[in-house]
Amino acid sequence: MVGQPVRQETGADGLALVPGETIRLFTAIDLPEEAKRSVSRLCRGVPGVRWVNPDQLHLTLRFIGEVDRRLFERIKMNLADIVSPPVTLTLQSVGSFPVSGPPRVLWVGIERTEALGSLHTQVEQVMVASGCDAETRRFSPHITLARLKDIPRSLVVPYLAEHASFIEGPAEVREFLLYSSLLSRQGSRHTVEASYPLAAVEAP
Ligand code: 2AM
Repeated sequence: MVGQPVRQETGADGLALVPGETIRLFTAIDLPEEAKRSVSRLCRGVPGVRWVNPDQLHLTLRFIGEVDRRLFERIKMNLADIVSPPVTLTLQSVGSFPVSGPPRVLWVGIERTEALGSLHTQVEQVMVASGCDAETRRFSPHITLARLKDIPRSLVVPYLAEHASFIEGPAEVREFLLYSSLLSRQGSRHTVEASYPLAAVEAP
């Protein structure tokens, strides 16, 4: 009926999602402060690109996309079942996606460790068990530095050469996060919806 107020469903977390409304989610690891400072110094030197706001530098574990309230609550709850030791991050070199043609993303590479691989696998299992479609793309751990549009590769080559030997870390990370992302003309606003500890399993 026109004009009838829409009842907001409000969860224990106070989030109001109207039935039928969706929320855009992803899971990520935030960079430790020192790494963030160091990486943010890489965010310059190529004209015309959109650098990531230093506060938003993160390692995406799994992009989830738009989900409804019910799936959001299930994902949020099920992620708490993950048992993983802390993850040690070593950041290494810079690169661009895709490998040929005009680059769309500049990134910093992350050393692939057993703990990171296992955490990613568990997150993926939780997503599928929660009702999400399985991810078909291979996990390639990276931190996006910039997004590019209509920038020729020749403008990026000197930047990649200059920072090829970049290294930062190792640094230990003791949590991973469930983020929501609100897209707007000004860019995306990220909000931490839940955090999950990464802790060594205590012997019985
Ligand atoms: P990336 O920058 O590490 O590639 C939050 O939006 C994060 O989710 C982004 O930083 C991006 O990770 C990833 N992401 C956003 N949109 C995506 C999409 N359509 N497919 C896959 N990953 C996406």
